[in-house]
Amino acid sequence: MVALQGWVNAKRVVGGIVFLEIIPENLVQPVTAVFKKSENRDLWKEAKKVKIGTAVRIEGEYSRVRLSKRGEEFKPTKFEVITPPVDILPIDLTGKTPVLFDTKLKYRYLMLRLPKERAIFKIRARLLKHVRDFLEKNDFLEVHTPKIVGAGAEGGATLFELDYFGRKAFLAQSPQLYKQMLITSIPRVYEITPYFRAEQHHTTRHLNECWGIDVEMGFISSVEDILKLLEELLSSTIEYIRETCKEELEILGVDLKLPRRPFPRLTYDNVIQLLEERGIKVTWGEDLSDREERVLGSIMKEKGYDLYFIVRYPWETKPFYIMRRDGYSESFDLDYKGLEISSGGQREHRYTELLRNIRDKGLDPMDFEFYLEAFKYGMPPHGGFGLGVERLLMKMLDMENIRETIIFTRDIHRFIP
Ligand code: AMO
Repeated sequence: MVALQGWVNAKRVVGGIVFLEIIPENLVQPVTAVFKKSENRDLWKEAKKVKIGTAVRIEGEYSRVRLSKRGEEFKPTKFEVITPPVDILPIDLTGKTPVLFDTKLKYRYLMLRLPKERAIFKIRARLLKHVRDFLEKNDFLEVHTPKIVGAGAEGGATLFELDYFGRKAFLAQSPQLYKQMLITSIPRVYEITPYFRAEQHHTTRHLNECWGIDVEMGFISSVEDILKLLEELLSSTIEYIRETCKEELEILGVDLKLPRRPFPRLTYDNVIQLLEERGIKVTWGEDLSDREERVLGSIMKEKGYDLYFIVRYPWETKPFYIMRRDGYSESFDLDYKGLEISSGGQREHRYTELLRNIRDKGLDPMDFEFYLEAFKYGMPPHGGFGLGVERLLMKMLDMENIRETIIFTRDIHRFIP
């Protein structure tokens, strides 16, 4: 005897038989419970009047018959209504009527009864578990830094301001300043954290609250140490998902490929040249536009690469904390199929140079006093990266819209539910 708890997703009454499609609480695929009038009239009667959406508990046995698309057949011996719905479900979870994207985001918590939606978030959870395991194995310590902060690290334009007991504060755009400060005592740290970005635009790649895997490592010899770490992290994550989420990938119809290694290290100047060969003119010193990133993605795809680094950006395109070298910077972006999923670099760890960088970016060193002070007491050379969880998932799972990869979306139009 097996007990099955879950929700009634569809009901079909055919003569003396009731077929209930049940979404079990802990399985990805649905199960069809078959109630025969000829076998148990009371159970059949109960099943016949049950409403779609009801939470139920069924005892019985699997009959080892696989019904196409409807999952395994289940022969019930006991049927119990746990919670009937108060209202009709606002969306059709049988897939017969298409659900509008907006509606899907609003009712994500109901959509998650479906195998496809569950598969995405199971992969998301597995991915984060693996990232933690990988970093722990490499001696990184998980830390938690404040999300209410007095200074932004990633530029003023995307700061959410708030009133902190009469003083101006912000929601953290990233743990950048704090993870760097910690390097003076713990040379390997990481944080899996929300980023709050007041991005004004409405695109398929931006969220206003997204999640980042933030890593920082001290005593490095050059930015190459960081590139190696990130390449290893991504390759092993993709391998892990391929191995442990076979069923979920199949449900999503995704053929997740192991990345070709080593990931190319294209310099910014290389990229400009590659784009020029395709007739796209990039002004030197400007960041790449979305279109330019996408064209580069198809150029690299032709060469057999899904993942590639862009290194040595001009310093003007990068934040103050990145180390500069001859007008360029020791920074990088990592692009996956034409989209930036991570950026990072070697930081400026020398106090005087850092102060100069802050001034050269037109910022006030007084706003960063708490951060600068941490560089006075033996700060080793260091570097790290921020890896966007949703962007990584979006590209791994070949999704068109970043909103598919986060349960409750925060974008320019949405902060409820
Ligand atoms: P950056 O601002 O490039 O760098 O952010 C790092 C990564 O976070 C993701 N990301 C976003 N994803 C969705 N919507 C957004 N609005 C959004 N903003 C950022 C992207 C991006 O590559 N402190 C540096 C990292 C570092 O140097 O360690 C930083 O925050 O995938």
